[in-house]
Amino acid sequence: MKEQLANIRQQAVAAFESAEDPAALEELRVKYLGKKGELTAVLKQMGKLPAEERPVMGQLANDVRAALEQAIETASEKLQEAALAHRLNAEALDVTIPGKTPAVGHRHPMYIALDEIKDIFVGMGFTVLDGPEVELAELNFDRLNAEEGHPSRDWSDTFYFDEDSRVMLRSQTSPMQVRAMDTMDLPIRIIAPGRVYRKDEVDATHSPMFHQVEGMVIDKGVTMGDLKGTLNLLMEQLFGEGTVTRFRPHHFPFTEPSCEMDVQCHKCGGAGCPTCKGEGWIEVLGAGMVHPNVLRMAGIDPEVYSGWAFGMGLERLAMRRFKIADLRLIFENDIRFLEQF
Ligand code: 2NM
Repeated sequence: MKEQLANIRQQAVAAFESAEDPAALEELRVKYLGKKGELTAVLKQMGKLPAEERPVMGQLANDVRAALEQAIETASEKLQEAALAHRLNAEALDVTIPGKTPAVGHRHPMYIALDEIKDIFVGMGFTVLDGPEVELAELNFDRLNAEEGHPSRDWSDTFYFDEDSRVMLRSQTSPMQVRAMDTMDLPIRIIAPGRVYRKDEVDATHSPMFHQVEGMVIDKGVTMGDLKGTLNLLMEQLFGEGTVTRFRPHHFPFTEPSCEMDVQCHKCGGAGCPTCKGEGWIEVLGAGMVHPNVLRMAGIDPEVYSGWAFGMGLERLAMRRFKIADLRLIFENDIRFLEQF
């Protein structure tokens, strides 16, 4: 029996030490220490021993049990340590691997152009205004001297919300000029960029939504000379020193006199080419001296104050600034297009 116990001890300890995972170790525990295990089997034979041998053998059996339990404990700790080491190795994080750059968008060329325009005007002391796109026809038309029956007020040109044509999507940002005259102290120097809406079919040069920048100055003694000087400076800063411009007479209901401003074609220097459609000049904006009626309706005395204003299409300006051929590219927002600017 002594020999049996010694054998079990030797075999079991060797087996525990070579167990490869916790499940195998548990199997071995049952095999040696379980109710039907080998050590238990030996202990059951204890009764057959002569009485004087029992205490010695009992003590020996207990020692073996303790040794096996200790060996299991040690083996289990070794397995856990190995498992942890394996996991740490498998889940190791290499902080030196370069990260993946997240795909971010790109600034839209039109807003790059708008930022340049804002900078130029802010540098001259103008304030940038933002306003509602859903407007009252009163501010979009009446207060701008475009009376009932004016062609731009037609249902075929303007997006109205109601049967009596009182609420609409603004067709220009000029209602912001009216709001400025109503709320700001004189003198006023403002620009109002933003979206405007007109019932136009989409093609290479038209869209039912586009962007405008309008601007206005009202002060004592303001003249057409201020208008020309300021707008010439704007074009020179946008298109480079030596940019040649011209002003042609025109008509707008809200200005008198009114004009359109052209910039000499940068491609052909005025000789005429496909870019300027053979004209030598490219139209960039409309402008004029604020109509006395517009000033009067805002409670400003046209005998004391005068002003000038302008409006330009931002898409067209950006197309010219960045040599973009089709307006639809501006609205598609294809990242491959945007990243070229
Ligand atoms: C344009 C052309 C000319 C304009 C006029 C005004 C206001 F409010 F002062 F009367 N705002 N914007 C104006 C003048 C707009 O767009 C082509």
